[in-house]
Amino acid sequence: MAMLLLCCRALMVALALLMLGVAELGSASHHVRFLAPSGSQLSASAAVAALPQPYRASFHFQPPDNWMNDPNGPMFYKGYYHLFYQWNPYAAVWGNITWGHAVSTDMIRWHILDLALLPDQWYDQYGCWSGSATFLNGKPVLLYTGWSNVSFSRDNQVQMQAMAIAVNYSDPLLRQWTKIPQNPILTAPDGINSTKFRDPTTGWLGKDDKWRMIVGAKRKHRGLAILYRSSDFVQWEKAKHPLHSVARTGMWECPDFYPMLASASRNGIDTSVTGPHVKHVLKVSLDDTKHDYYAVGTYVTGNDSFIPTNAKLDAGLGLRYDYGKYYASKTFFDDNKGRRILLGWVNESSIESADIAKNWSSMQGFPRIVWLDAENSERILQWPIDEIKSLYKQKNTLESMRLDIGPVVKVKTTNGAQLDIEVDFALPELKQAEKLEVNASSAQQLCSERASSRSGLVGPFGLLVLASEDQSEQTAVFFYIVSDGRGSWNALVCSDQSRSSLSTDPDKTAYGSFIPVFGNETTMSLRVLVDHSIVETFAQGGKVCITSRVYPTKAINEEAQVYVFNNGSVPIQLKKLTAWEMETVDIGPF
Ligand code: DQQ
Repeated sequence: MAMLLLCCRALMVALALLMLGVAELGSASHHVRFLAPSGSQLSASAAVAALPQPYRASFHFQPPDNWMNDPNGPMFYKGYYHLFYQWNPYAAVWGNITWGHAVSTDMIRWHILDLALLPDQWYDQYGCWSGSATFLNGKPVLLYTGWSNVSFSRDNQVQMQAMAIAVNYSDPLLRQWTKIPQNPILTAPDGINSTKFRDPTTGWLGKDDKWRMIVGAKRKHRGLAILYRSSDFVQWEKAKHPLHSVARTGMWECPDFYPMLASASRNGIDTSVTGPHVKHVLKVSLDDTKHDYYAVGTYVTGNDSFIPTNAKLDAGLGLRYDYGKYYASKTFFDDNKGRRILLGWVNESSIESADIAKNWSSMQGFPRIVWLDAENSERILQWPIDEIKSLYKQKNTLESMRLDIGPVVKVKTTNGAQLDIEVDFALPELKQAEKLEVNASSAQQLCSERASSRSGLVGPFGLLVLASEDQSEQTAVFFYIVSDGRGSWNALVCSDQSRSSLSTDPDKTAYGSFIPVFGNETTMSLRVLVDHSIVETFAQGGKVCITSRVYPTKAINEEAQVYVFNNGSVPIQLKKLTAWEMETVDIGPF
């Protein structure tokens, strides 16, 4: 019977490869070492269930237990969104990396399936690292990085690119994946250290009918997006030049490359679309700093190169998706709703022993739609997907009121630990703002110097979330408006964790960035998703995003409060605040 099943499976794989247009079946992969998961991922570990868990999210994606990092191969297929993720089946720390798999019809209510990929081949025996999904003739295939110590050449540990296909494409859940016999399909090219060669992107199809994809790498301290071309998606040829590279940015992990409508419409487009109506975004995850940087520019199809619109804002040098904790992100074109979705890994800020004690680590950021900013085409905007509204329960509001320096105003909530808050403030006369230079490198420092508790001129004003009644614990999300003294203004945007917990263990950096404020602007707005230990901020309609991880000891669950404050001598008019209480999503087996 077992033999029969194996035969059937092999036949299905062969058929699937042929249907995908993948040429020539090679001989079966050599099986070297099987690293079995410790058990099914379907049941949350008893240890987790038994612990008090004040930091687990209610509406952000998390597996039931253990360690998770990068989102991999997100896509929409036959009615389901699929999310794969780097997952350690054994522990709450990184290691033994597999591809966990979850499906959902709304990118919120996720159901966990069996592992999609696990280290069971000689070329991935130490881990199935990050990768992407690409549709070939309407059927998704996965590219990923295998990590092994089987050396072809000079290095001890090698990263190789591999491919997997679904065993049964009529299954909308794509429950079973198999690695193709031609694996590994790529090893590091000459001049690239084979431990610095990983994370293949979603492929895109050129007008010459050849697929392209990039792999992250580095040469000396230059970050590289090595470009490959292929006619059949299996045999890849390295292009003479990388798609792009930037000196002194270090290893580029998890690159992402995609088009956006230059018209700044919110609609997304398929990854293969090119033309004059399109701008391209190149995102790179900098291994050295663990930040995701992006640049908007032009994809020159003639020679397969990327030219940033503004060289000062090149990939790795200029803009970040998020100025807090957000890494190894990945977008996909959601043809279900015609939009481009961004997912990113939000790591813990706690110490490792705390992660081991709670038996899990990390969550994914709430899915965001991304599009080009109509005001500034060098920048993208990000916003939580609309599906979030399906979680809204009670609505709490504050109507128009003047905020004078000092006293905080409480927002009535029943559970301040799981909220979607939107607040608009009227901009006062900008002439009164403090004269202060702010730039990308000074913003974070200024956020701790101009902290919510210190008095200023125009601000600091904003919200205290996950705050205890006595405010000894609070995460402050606020603006501080400054003038450059030459007739221009900037809003410093901060997510200050310095007082987020009475525990001294977690990292409590005051994160920050800035947004130029124009003379004709009348409103400063914040949208803040509060979810127990994650605070995701979208400032001024998504121009700047900051994600914080915080661990209050008193301000947990129903004890968590929300306040509005102004510590500037200039009164601030609150226009309106809405705080939606959020349902808890039960992430369980399918
Ligand atoms: N995580 C993966 C790598 C990637 C890194 C390993 C980024 O493929 O470069 O878990 O967080």
